[in-house]
Amino acid sequence: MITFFSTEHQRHHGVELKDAAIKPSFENPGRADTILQQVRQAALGDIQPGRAHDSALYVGAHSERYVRFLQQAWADWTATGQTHDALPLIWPVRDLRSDLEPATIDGRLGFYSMDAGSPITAGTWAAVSASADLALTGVQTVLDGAPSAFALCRPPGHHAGPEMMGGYCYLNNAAIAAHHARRQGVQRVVVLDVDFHHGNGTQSIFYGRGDVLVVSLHGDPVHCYPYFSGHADETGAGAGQGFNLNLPLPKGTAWLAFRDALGVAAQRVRSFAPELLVVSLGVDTFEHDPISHFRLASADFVRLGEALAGWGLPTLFVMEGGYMVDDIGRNVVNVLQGFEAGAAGAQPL
Ligand code: OKP
Ligand code: ZN
Repeated sequence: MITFFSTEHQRHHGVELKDAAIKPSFENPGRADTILQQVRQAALGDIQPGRAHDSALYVGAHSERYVRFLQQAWADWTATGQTHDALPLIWPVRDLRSDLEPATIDGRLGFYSMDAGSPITAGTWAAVSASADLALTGVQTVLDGAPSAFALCRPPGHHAGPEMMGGYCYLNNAAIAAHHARRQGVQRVVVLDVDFHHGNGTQSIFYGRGDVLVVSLHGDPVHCYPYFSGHADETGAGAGQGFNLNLPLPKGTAWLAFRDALGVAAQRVRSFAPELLVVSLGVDTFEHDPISHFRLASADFVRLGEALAGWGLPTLFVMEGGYMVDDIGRNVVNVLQGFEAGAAGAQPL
């Protein structure tokens, strides 16, 4: 399987608020570097840089003004004389106004975010645009006939909505790829999100659409981040009614229950008859992940890959979360090798 990777990701290294202090983010450059190292060591296949794409291709999944905000945010921030990372500190929740876009950067940071988990730094735009470009290059490779590809994206994307960043995410790489496939004439796309956290951004981007089915397995939002999205009764709206499937699972979920939920996902996907599968691949379902609460073992990731191969679809894997840096490379490669082994002897759905 071909992997798309860019060193530009290293230009984004942010902070997060933890235990009443500013700490280096769990979402750090070492993550992508260790995954690349394991991809190389396992000889998974070619490793290629992504092609640069016009930022107009991010529009569709996102609004034009949001893309412009991201591109300009660091310049706007430093123009106020500040040199440290920019974090939002006020949000237009409930009865506050969210119909008017503030003119100044402090207001705009809150207007375009869901939490303080996505700092804007000097290299953020370079990294996030390169990350989205990997997903676009990856999906084009699959559309051109490759059975599968891996976009080693960093920062991740699945919490980023049409007009917001949050949860370490800025541009929704998987959604940008799925939308691009539609623009290229693919009729039905399924996005399957196996990251521990609910991909609220992907859900919201496609919520009103029946052409992209979004299916997510994740920690029940009653107990798990992002708390305000990911319940089973969120099934889509309008033309998208019935095209969003959330499978929230309890804390402590291990492989057998995860596999069963994947079986439920597979049934829905089969009836949708998609032409392309985009997998939001988070490996923070790992038993030793420092911020998540599932119990998949390293070997279970091979089974996950095999199960997905059984769906028999052209597949783009897009990297999302996973924070136990010592093991994420192995776990990601396990999924991808399991997929290739499974694909070799697969019966389509
Ligand atoms: C991003 B992805 C938990 C704090 C949660 C945000 C988590 C974002 C996860 N102590 N902070 O879905 O892997
Ligand atoms: Zn996650």
